[in-house]
Amino acid sequence: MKKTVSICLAFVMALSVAIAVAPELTSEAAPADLVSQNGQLQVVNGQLRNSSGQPFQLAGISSHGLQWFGEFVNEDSMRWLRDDWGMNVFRAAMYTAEDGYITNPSVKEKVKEAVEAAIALDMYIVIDWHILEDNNPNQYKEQAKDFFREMSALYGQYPNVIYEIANEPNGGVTWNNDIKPYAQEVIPVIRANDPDGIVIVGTGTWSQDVHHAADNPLSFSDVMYATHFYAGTHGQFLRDRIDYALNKGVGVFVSEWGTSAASGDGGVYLNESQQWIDFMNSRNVSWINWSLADKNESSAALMPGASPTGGWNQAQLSTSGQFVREQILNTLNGGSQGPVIPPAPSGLSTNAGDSHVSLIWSGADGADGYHVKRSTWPGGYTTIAANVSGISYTDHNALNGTTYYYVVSAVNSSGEGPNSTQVSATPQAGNNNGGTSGDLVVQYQAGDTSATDNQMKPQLNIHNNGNSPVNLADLSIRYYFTNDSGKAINSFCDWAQIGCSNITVNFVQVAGNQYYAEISFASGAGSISAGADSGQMQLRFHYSDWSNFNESNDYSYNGGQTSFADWDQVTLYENGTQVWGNQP
Ligand code: DCB
Repeated sequence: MKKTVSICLAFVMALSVAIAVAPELTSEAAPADLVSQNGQLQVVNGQLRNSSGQPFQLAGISSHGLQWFGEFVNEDSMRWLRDDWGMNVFRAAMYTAEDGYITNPSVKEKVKEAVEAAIALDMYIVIDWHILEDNNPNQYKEQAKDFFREMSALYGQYPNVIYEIANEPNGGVTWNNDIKPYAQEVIPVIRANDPDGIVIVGTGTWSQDVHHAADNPLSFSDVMYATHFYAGTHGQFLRDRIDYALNKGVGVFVSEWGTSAASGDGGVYLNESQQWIDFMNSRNVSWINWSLADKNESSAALMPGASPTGGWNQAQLSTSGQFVREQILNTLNGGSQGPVIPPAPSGLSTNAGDSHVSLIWSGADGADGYHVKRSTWPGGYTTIAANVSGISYTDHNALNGTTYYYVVSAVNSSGEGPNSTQVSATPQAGNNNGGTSGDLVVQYQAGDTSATDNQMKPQLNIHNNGNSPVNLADLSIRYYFTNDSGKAINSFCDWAQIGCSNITVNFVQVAGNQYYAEISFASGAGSISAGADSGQMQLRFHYSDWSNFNESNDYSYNGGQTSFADWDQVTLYENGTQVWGNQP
């Protein structure tokens, strides 16, 4: 079940009863291992451990350059990353060159914002002195010392903070000649304020020379050495260097890696990335992905224009972002213990009818089903339907004039998640003022699972959960997609129980390449009886020149859904009022 976070406000407001909507859509994923549980981390024999000495792993994402993409770094986005991605560490990448700190010292305020957010959110935070174009850390060594003196004085008492003192030395800069001497000057500055904070030290060749550090390590405790990789560029030779260092008892931290090639673009390389993640996880090596940005490059986790404050649905994550989110969830919360227990469903809303109440909600990530619970007072709920497979339910066992309180929880093989926010409804005789809102459900299956061939084959069904028939001519469906090449599209109807001749498809351009197919019905289509279905509508779309589509970025496409199931990424309208689904 895909999680859909955005709730269509218009839809919610169209409902006829008052709804208690949670002020904040924090989804409370199974909590990652956070600072309050693990305290001040330490390095023992090259292994990261928590304050009680247990092996401990961090996994999270890095900002892009704060001077360019600092807008994505704030308490809201980090809360989302903690709760929806399950991550326990964030990295604030403060470039020194390229309009970074050296010429634009105000980026330090972003670092402080990120650290303070991490403290408030109980997360670990890496303060990254992001050298890159300035290939030798000694170039701005004095500034680095001043910066880390200030950071450690401000935040050294918090176990949240991890210092990364030289992102990626490069250009002939070596461990023995340049980086180790630099670290020997910077680390004591930090230690004066923070005697036990973890320090990550970069290595030569863009932090690929961890073997050199392993041969000549620093004498400070609680130090780790950076290895950075890009899955399209770096493979086994670099994993071998990590094993070499670990075998020498030297701590390795992958404080930056990308699913792309080394430029930050190209690919993505998901198979290679998976191989890397399996490797790191098997060795308990902590890792941080590059990067949280909506830049048009394949390593960026967000699609262009994504909200700076979180709340991203799958369509707003890039291929890389979707992959990395899954990997963080698996690494920290799932792994061999099975899937993460799903969070509370969001967006529960009701519609009170005559002797029935319809409920709909947004899917919770990782849910196999939902328990619907009811009470006649706000608390003490009884389960009235267990393991509901869809994201809607109609309670036909409701007395007119009685107020019912509902919550829904999500379940999977690992257990049951928390209850949703409570909503209430009072059915009334003759109550039809909300139309059929909440009674109608759109179901979908992919008639064709290739996202890159020359056809789109959405197959749809409308199910009526209500107590009265609904006229199809009053309804229309929107199926959202991107028209990547902008060409003309033709529609075909292969088969429909209501008769293809009763179905009309219009393609509507929303903006740019954002389109939807509007499916509407002639009066000959008849009505859907209470409890019944429209029956399958098997549609097929082609470009007029029969060239290929790219459906992988289509909001309404779900190639993994090959049998009919509720699908809230298509929307349904009754006489112009939205009655199902979430708009993109
Ligand atoms: C590292 C840097 C990081 C860089 C990524 C991807 O550099 F730590 O800052 O991010 O890896 O290259 C990229 C951004 C681009 C931006 C560019 C310059 O994704 O949007 O334009 O920084 O600021 C590496 C890592 C490895 C290698 C080379 C670089 N390598 N590099 O193996 O050759 O040249 O930046």
